[in-house]
Amino acid sequence: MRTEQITCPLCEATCGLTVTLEGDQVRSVRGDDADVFSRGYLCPKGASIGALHHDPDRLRAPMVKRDGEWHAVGWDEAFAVIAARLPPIIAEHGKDAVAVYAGNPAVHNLSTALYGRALYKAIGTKNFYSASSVDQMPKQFAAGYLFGDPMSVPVPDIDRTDHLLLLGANPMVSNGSLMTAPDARGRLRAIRARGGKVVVVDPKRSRTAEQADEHHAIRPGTDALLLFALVRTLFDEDLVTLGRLAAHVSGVDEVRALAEPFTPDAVAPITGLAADEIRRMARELAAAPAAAVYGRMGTTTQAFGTLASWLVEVLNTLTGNLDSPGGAMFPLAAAGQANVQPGRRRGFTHGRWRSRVRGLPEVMGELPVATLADEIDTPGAGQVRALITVSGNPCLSTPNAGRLAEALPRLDFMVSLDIYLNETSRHADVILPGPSLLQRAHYDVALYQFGVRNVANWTPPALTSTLPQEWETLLRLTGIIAGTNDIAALDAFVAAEYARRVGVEVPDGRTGPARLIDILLRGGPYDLTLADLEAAPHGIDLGPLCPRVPDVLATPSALVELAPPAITADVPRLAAELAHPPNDQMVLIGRRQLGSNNSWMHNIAPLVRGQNRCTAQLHPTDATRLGLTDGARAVVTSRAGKVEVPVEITDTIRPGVVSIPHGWGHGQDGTRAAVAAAHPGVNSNVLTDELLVDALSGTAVLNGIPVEITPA
Ligand SMILES: Nc1nc2c(c(=O)[nH]1)N[C@H]1C(S)=C(S)[C@@H](COP(=O)(O)OP(=O)(O)OC[C@H]3O[C@@H](n4cnc5c(=O)[nH]c(N)nc54)[C@H](O)[C@@H]3O)O[C@H]1N2
Ligand SMILES: Nc1nc2c(c(=O)[nH]1)N[C@H]1C(S)=C(S)[C@@H](COP(=O)(O)OP(=O)(O)OC[C@H]3O[C@@H](n4cnc5c(=O)[nH]c(N)nc54)[C@H](O)[C@@H]3O)O[C@H]1N2
Ligand code: SF4
Ligand SMILES: [Mo]
Repeated sequence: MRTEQITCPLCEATCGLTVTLEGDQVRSVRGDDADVFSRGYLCPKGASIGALHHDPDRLRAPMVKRDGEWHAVGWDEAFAVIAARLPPIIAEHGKDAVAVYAGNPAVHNLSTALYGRALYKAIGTKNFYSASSVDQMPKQFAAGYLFGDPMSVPVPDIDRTDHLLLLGANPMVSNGSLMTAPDARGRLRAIRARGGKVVVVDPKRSRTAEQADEHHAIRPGTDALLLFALVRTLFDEDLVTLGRLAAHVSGVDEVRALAEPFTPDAVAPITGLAADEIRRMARELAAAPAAAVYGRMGTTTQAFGTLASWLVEVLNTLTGNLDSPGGAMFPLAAAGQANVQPGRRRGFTHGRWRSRVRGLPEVMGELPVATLADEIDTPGAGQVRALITVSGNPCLSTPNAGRLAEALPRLDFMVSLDIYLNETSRHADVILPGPSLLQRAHYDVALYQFGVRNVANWTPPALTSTLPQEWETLLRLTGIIAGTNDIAALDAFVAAEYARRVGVEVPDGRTGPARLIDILLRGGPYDLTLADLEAAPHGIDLGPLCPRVPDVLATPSALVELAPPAITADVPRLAAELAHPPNDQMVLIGRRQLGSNNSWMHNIAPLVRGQNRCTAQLHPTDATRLGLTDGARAVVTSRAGKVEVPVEITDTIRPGVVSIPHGWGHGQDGTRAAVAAAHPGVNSNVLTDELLVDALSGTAVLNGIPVEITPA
């Protein structure tokens, strides 16, 4: 028996885990009490890492489809198929004929996080898509214009705040997002234990709301109105204080003028919150010694996602809480942080190109996945004919998934880098699996950029793998495009690029992601090397967040640009909402579940037991009106599609709202996941509508979808 310390790569919380192994068998997984960040915390998913590693359905060899039949093949054969079919498509139809979709686990995986770019650049397609456009893009869009860099997303300083206003986030279940905070539950409880206040705005009395001091059941999609009314109250009652940032902020008067129509009285009937309550919320926010406003999925994946994300930071700024301890602060990661060179003034732009069919704007080098099916379906120059998915399951996770599933078989060629034969990869011609998460090194290069403390922790592989590492696979694919099979040379080239960007020499003696992390650490702000991290298996704590303004600012003016025209241009669309009194149309929202990880951990038996069920939650008054009883089956219909799902009646949900979790809908023909097939659930993204997007960022609206509900 031996133990290994790992950082869990399954969600954003970066918990340290102790894995006990006997030979190549996982005997137990426990929270690592000595981890400098997570101090022993783990969730049910982390505890299931052994089951995931040993899952017999997890792919152990490349798969090639011939005449509709899957064959496990050797690596050379799989790459030969790709080499024969992909380059001719590019030669005949151009680079944009190949689309890429990178899914969520690509961010949590050192190989894909560091080497994906090499492949995507080699292809050079404008049709790059990722889970960002069904997730956090509005926050990055707002940060880009406010602070000059889309990676400069402030995180709530949860460990020191006195007042936390959370909108559309459920960290008790999600474990936090764009707020890397292991044991978010404990950290939230600590706010109240030290006399602080937690206020939750959510159409559902979520677990987080249940543990908060206050819950406001807002009508879905109306957060931007509420936030503007809070801003307006701050101005009306003379509560604006920029504090230390006074000399570093522009646009305050513009914001004051823009807030004019959004009085608490005007937004009250639409948001469902009383005007007096809104005023009180603003006063308490302003009065708290240190307060943070934080918005997540419920505020980003809605029709006014970017405006809501912008207003969150406007509130943090106007209350003097931006860049201030206990407020909303900018982390300073040890490796790979984009915003560490003072004096950058390039600013941020979007819309450098537009999608061919719907003219949706590019943001951060990608197009909204809500339009991927359009690009496959619509003939003409630039039509997408091939797709590479990298750790993504868009057939379950993107809007109007039913349409996408019909579009994928029309592709000439599709490759999936994936560890399962699932709802998406079943459409591929070739599947390239990676080693299990215990068989690869890890360092959370992406999520430490959003940490509530600055921490660095390196995980060497706990077990060896017979499969190539995914960075090698990505470089082999890069080589197929670039016409070389010298993987070592490509790796050296990538290393030289990283070293050049951070201004250090390439160190000797390592290859792959270890070398890249060593480079990024050496070029980072803490004078660390990988050897330092290797000597600290429980991580290195680099301390609480420190103020970073003005150095962090990269806007052309070197100020926090509080009223950027690229964002304020959308305010009239929001103001128009004031004239639309709500009707009684039911709307769909989503919810996350403790045992789920988006779509892909439902094949782990311990995680699909008990409460982790795919149901449509309805308020008792709606159920009665619609003639539905608890456990009865309902048909839920939207413009995009229809599902039949069991009803769960609960007064935790706001009347007029139905909640169905995403990531279900398993057991489809040609998939290989026995446990998931036995607990299929329904795909809620058959209902979400690809035509509904946040106007500025193109991010999909996943919350607030109009639906009809009838008994089955
Ligand atoms: N209605 C609705 N839809 C949503 C959401 C919502 O709240 N509501 N949430 C959205 C959000 S926030 C996100 S991030 C997306 C997620 O959407 P995606 O990123 O598209 O999908 P996932 O479900 O995370 O699927 C991940 C895929 O990666 C594979 N995988 C797992 N580990 C590895 C690995 O190590 N290597 C490789 N190569 N593959 C691996 C899995 O088998 C699976 O196929 O869903 C979005 N969709
Ligand atoms: N257990 C578990 N953990 C996860 C994941 C998972 O699938 N399972 N996924 C991970 C990923 S990829 C992400 S991005 C994060 C997301 O992390 P969070 O954003 O914290 O998680 P969600 O559960 O999506 O929380 C969204 C909340 O918004 C509410 N909501 C819906 N519509 C509205 C609205 O219009 N306004 C407001 N104010 N609220 C609204 C919902 O009721 C819900 O409670 O979680 C991560 N962690
Ligand atoms: S909270 Fe996230 S990081 Fe921590 S054990 Fe669970 S899945 Fe892993
Ligand atoms: Mo996500």
